[in-house]
Amino acid sequence: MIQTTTTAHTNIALIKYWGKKDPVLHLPYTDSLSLTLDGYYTTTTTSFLAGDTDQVRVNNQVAGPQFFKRTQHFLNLVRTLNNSQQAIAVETINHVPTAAGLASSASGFAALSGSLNKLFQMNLSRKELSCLARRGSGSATRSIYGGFVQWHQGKDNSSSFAEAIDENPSLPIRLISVVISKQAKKISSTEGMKHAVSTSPFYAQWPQVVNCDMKAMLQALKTQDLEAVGKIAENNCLAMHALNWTSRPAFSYFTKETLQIINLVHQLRSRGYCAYYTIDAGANVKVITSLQDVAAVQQQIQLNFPQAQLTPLKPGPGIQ
Ligand code: 2P0
Repeated sequence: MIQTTTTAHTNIALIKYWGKKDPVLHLPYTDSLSLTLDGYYTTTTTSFLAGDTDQVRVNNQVAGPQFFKRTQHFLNLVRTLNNSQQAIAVETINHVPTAAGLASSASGFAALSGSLNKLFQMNLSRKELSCLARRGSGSATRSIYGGFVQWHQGKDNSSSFAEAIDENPSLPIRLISVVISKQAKKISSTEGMKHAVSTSPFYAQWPQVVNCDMKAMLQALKTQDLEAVGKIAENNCLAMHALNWTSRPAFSYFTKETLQIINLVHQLRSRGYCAYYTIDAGANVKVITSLQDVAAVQQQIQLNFPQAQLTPLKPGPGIQ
């Protein structure tokens, strides 16, 4: 039996993707930029099955109906591309703790794309693979590559892809995942961005904000200016969340603890530490810091939030 396996790492957006101009193809309204992370990843094995029923397992258990449906939708797409009707077995091991507040759909669909590419012998380039992964989940587009990655919004299926900016960054960037809430978010990313696009009076400004932040971020990466990287990421994150606050009706992923961590990050910064934050579609915070300050920043956060679960992360590799 032919079996193919691929591992993909999750990523954190420093310039966020928030809104689709094409919800079927997952074409975003803007470019985005991320850092692939070393600690959290997904390994997926696929094989052909004799019968006509797909099998999907996650962490050694039969997948729940929602996961199955989303995976099968993607399998149908790949079957169509390959003019195939064969049933497929998918075995996924997620090394992205649900509580981490980092999306496993990014590493999940990147790993599934990589594995199916081998199974069907599609010989897709990494650029083509990033287009395919995008059809599963927007953020998966970026998880094909390691290090700093830019997703070009494009205007159709083949022009909306990611590319590596720097796969092995020498910038001494570190990220601390600060988990303060293990509750599932009430509004999914897909729903949240859809609502912001259609109701926030500020959404029209978002593409300009991203263009401006993207230019500044690319320059900061070029000049290896970590403080600027942190500052731009923080501002961009706040602009994304402002779209949610200004939606009608308004919503927010922030909790009391999110705001307390934000305050602490400000305090640490005023005490001279490299400390910035970014927050995705959930209450948990990721603190951007440096190799030099990561231990002290982690210690300070833990001291102030003894219940928080902290994980320091480094830049990670592309799919393998
Ligand atoms: C990002 N997020 O750029 C943004 C920032 C969350 C906040 O991409 O609907 O799972 O599957 O394309 O990629 C999370 O949303 O959404 C996300 P879909 P996805 O990382």
